[in-house]
Amino acid sequence: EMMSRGWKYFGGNFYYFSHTPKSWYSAEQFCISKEAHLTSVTSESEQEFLYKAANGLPLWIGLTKAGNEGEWYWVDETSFNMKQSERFWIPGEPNNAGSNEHCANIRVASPRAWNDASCDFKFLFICKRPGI
Ligand code: 2F8
Ligand code: CA
Repeated sequence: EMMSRGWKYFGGNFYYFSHTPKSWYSAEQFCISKEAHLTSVTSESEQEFLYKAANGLPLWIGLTKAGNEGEWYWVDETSFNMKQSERFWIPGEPNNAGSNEHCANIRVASPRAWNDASCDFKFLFICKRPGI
C-alpha cells in the first residue's frame, strides 16, 4: 500500500519518522498534509517503540502549551493528564528554560525521554496517523 511507504506500524497506528528537521509548528503542518498529527504518547509501550526508533536523535512530539496558564495539550486532541504523564519526562523536565520552552520532544532513549524545548528549534519529528 502506498500510504505505508516510510511509515512504521505499531499498536493500531502508523508513524512517520522525518528525515528533515523542522520547527514544531512546521512539523505539525507537514503531518497535517499527510492526514496525520505530531504523535501523542499515552503508554509506556508506545514510548518505548518511539524512543527505540529515534536512534538517540531528538524528535518533536505533539505536545505543546496553550493559554495564559501554559497548560500542556496533545495536538491530536488526545486528552493530556500531567499526573499520568510525569513518568515520561526526563527527571527535572519540563523546566521551561529561558521561559521559552513550550514544545516537547523525545530527547533520550529512556522510558523517561521527554524534554521541553523552544518551539522554534528545528528537530526531526514523528507524525502519527490512525490505522483504521
Ligand atoms: O540540562 C537540561 C536542558 O538542556 C538544554 O539546555 C542546555 C535543553 N535545551 C534544548 O534542548 C534547546 C533544555 O531544554 C534542557 O532543559
Ligand atoms: Ca527543558
